[in-house]
Amino acid sequence: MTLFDEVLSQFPSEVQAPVRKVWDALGPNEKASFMSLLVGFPADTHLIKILVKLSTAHIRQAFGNKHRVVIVGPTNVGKSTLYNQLVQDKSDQAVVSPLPGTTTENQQADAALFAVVDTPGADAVGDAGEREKDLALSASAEADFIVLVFDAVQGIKKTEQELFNEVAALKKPFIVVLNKTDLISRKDLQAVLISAAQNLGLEPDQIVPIVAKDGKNLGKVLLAIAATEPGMVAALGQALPEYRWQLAWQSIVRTASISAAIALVPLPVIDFIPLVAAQSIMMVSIARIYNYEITPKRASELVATFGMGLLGRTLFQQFSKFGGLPGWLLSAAIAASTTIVLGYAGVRWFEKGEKLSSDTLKKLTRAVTSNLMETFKDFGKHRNNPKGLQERISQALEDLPLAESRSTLDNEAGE
Ligand SMILES: Nc1nc2c(ncn2[C@@H]2O[C@H](COP(=O)(O)OP(=O)(O)OP(=O)(O)O)[C@@H](O)[C@H]2O)c(=O)[nH]1
Ligand SMILES: [Mg+2]
Repeated sequence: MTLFDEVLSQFPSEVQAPVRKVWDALGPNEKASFMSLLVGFPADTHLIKILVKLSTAHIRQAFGNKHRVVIVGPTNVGKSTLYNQLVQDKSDQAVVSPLPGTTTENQQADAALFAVVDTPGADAVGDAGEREKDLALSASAEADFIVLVFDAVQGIKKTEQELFNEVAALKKPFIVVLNKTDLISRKDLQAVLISAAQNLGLEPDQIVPIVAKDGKNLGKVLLAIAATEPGMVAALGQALPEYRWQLAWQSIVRTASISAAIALVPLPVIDFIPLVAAQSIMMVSIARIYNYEITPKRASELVATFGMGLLGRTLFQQFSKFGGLPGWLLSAAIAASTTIVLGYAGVRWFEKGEKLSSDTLKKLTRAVTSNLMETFKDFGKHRNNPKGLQERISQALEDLPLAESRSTLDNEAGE
C-alpha cells in the first residue's frame, strides 16, 4: 500500500472515490507537494535555520556576549561539516574533505544563537597531531558548551574513550553526537547506539545520532545547547510562534496551489470533496506543527465545521457577476483563497482553541479572493497551457507577503 492509499483509507468511504479521481488527474509536482504535506513538522535544516534566525533578535536583547560552542572529536568524523551547518555567514564556512587532518587550526564563527568553534582532529599522533590535539582541548577548556563528535561507522574504541574522558574531565556541559548515521542501515542503528553508549558508560538516549551532511537531527543538537542556558530557551520559545506560522504557511500555500489545481481539473463530478481532502491533510500537518496529532478523518470533520465550501460557492456567485475573471480562473482563485483562510483559521484553532466566527471567515475570504483576482487577472491567456498556468499560480501564491508575517490576516480578523 502506498502512503497515499494509506491516508486515503482513513477518510470516510464516500470521499475515497472522488479523491482518487483527482489524485490520478494531478501532475507529478502537485502529487509531490501533496505528499510532502503528510510529513508534517519537517526536521529540515532550512527550517531550523529559520528558527535560529528568528531567535537571534531575542537573544541579542538577552545577552551581550554569546556563548561559545566548541566542536571536538577525532579526525575526519565530520566536525567541519557540522560547523558549516551552524554558521550563519557563507564566507565563514570551513573546508571539508575526505582526507583526515583537513582542519589544522581552530576557527570561530557566528551561529546566531551562539558562537561556534571548529577544531582540528583530537586523535592524531606525531608532533603535528599533538599540537592539533592541544588546540582542540584548549578551545574546549574555554567552551561554554562542547559538542563531542564521533563517527558511527568507526565506532567507539580506545582512542575515542580516551578523548571522551578528557572532555568529560573538563566539567563543561557537553553532548555526544554520532555522525554519519546515514551509512548505518536502519535496522542496525539501535545496536550501534547501544554499543557506543556502553563503551562510553552512557545510556543510549544520551547519544544523538546525526547526519551532519544533510542536517538530520540538528534540531536536537541545538536544543541540547539551548537547554544549558535558560535565556536561550526563552529566546527560542519567543521565536516559536513566528516559526510555527512560517511552517504552517508552507503547508497552507502548498495546499492552496493544489486546491487551485484541483479546481482547474475538468471533472465529471464537480464538487468540493477532493478539495476537502487536500484541506484535511493540511489540517493534519498544521495540527502537528502545534503538537496535536489528529487523523485525516477528524481533520475533515474539523474542515466541515468551518463551512468554507458553502462560503466558496456563495462568493463564486457574487464575484462572477462583476466579471473580471473567467469562471474557470475564478474557481481557482476561490479554491486557493478558501484554503488560505481555512489554514489561517486552523492555526488560530490549534494555537488558542479559538474558532473564528463565520463573519470573520467571510470577510477574510473576500479580501484574499479580491487580492488573488487582481493577481490572476493576466493568467487568462494561459488556459491552453495548463502546466505554465499551474506554475504561475503557485508562484503567485508563494509571493504573497503572508509568509513573513501574518499581520495582514490578523488585522483583517480584528486582532
Ligand atoms: N556519509 C556521510 N559523510 C559525512 C557526513 N558528515 C561529513 N561527512 C564526510 O566526512 C568527510 C570528513 O568531513 P569533515 O567535516 O571534513 O570532517 P572533520 O572532522 O572536520 O575532519 P578533519 O578536519 O580532518 O578533522 C568528508 O568527506 C565529509 O563529506 C555525514 O553525515 N555522512
Ligand atoms: Mg575539519
